Amino acid sequence: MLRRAGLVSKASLRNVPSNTTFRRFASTKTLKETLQDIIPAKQEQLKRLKAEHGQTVVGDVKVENIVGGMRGLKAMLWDASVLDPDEGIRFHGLTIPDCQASLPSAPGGKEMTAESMLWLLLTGQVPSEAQTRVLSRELAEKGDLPPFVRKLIDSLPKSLHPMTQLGIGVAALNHDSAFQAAYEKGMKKTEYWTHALDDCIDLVAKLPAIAARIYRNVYHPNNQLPAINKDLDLVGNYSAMLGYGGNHNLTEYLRLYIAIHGDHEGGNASAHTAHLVGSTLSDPYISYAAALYALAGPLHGLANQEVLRWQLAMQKEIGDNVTYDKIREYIWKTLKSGQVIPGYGHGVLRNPDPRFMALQQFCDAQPELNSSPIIQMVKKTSEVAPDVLKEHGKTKNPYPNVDATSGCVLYHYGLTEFKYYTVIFGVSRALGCVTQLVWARALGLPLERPKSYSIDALQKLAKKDL
Ligand code: CMX
Repeated sequence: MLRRAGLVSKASLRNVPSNTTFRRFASTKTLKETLQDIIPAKQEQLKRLKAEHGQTVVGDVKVENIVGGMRGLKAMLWDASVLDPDEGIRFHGLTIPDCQASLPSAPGGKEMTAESMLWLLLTGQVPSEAQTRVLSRELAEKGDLPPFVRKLIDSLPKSLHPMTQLGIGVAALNHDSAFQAAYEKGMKKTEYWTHALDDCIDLVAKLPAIAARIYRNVYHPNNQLPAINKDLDLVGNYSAMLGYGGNHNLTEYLRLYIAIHGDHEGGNASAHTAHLVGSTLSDPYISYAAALYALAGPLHGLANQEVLRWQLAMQKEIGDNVTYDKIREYIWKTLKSGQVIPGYGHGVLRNPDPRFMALQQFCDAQPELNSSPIIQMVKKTSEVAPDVLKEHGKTKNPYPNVDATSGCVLYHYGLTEFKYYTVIFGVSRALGCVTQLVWARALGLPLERPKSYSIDALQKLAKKDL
């Protein structure tokens, strides 16, 4: 059922760009037609910005930014979402609760679909239910893998990390890249975005089939993969291919998780990698394959598997009598052994992650999750850990991030193979990355090429300032 856009809070609407339209329920335009309408105005806006404000100073670059992983450096153009350190993520001005209230869900479900989030990210508009269904069907029709990609994935050793396999499968899709083929034929710059869009839609469509095939091959080799159902949404099909189609609550959880994890502005390692590689005019498939390998690091996407490993070890050590004191003790033990507390802290956020809160609310609403020992432990941990981390005094953000709970819900529902969890994140993060790849080509953004300095050069520069 489509929840009315009127539920969107007034506070959030104030921050929505003026070209954003929420009541598009009667529109029958396709995604490409909608983008065709929007792009000229955005191109003009960027042209004016460059001409009129090209010399405006946005901020200082300090040595600490350069040697500190570029934290806080305002240096990237990314339109689809903005991350406020205190408030968290907004997608074209909409908070997660706004999106939950306004984006169309799948038939029989309540959670927003991945395709409605993709539409919002790409266009800045809330799609109608009909538009979402048309996009779902397009994705389902494009979802099957070419035979050589199936064979390639099936040939990989089961012991190869699922994320490595995902990157290989995605990169191989560039065999049929519309962007690359058109580039070879000498397409005009004004045509870049349409071919990039074709590849991006095709990539999003095929990700579930690649991801599910890896899951089947590595963990359940005797299972048959069902055919893609043209009447289901992207995540409905993904869940069915994973073997969980009959579990409505898990499918709904996956819809929510994949939608809200889709974009987290541009500076995070996976999004930034897709943007950087795409700026060389690599096609969307290989640009996103590169992003997947950034996602595969334990400080980024792999954190959700690390959280589960850590919470299970905690559960094993504490036993059945879980108290706040015992959790506190276990957190200190982890910190004293020199390890980080997975699922806590963030490069930008300075408050609890609203994505964590949305997943937690989902758990609170499901009796079976509410009473699950692992979910109860995650909740209790989130009540204790911030104070311990504050006392520890290192992390700038002692609060839970999205990964603090995401994997544990999957575990509860029986999807216990935690090395696989980052693959689900990889299916999700494509939504934001492909959005930026399309817009970067539509806006004619140039090759990304920052200037680097050596330690000696920075020291010389600093002395000159004295
Ligand atoms: N537990 C213990 N120490 C932590 C910590 C945590 N959860 N988070 C940060 N710290 C430490 C850092 O290791 C750093 O220590 P050193 O000075 O000894 O190097 C210090 O606190 C300052 O770090 P920070 O500025 O607060 O955090 P960063 O921006 O450098 O790093 C992040 C951010 C996410 C990598 C870090 O908080 C972390 O390692 N968290 C645990 C892993 C995790 O949950 N990652 C998922 C993030 C979400 C995502 O990208 O998907």
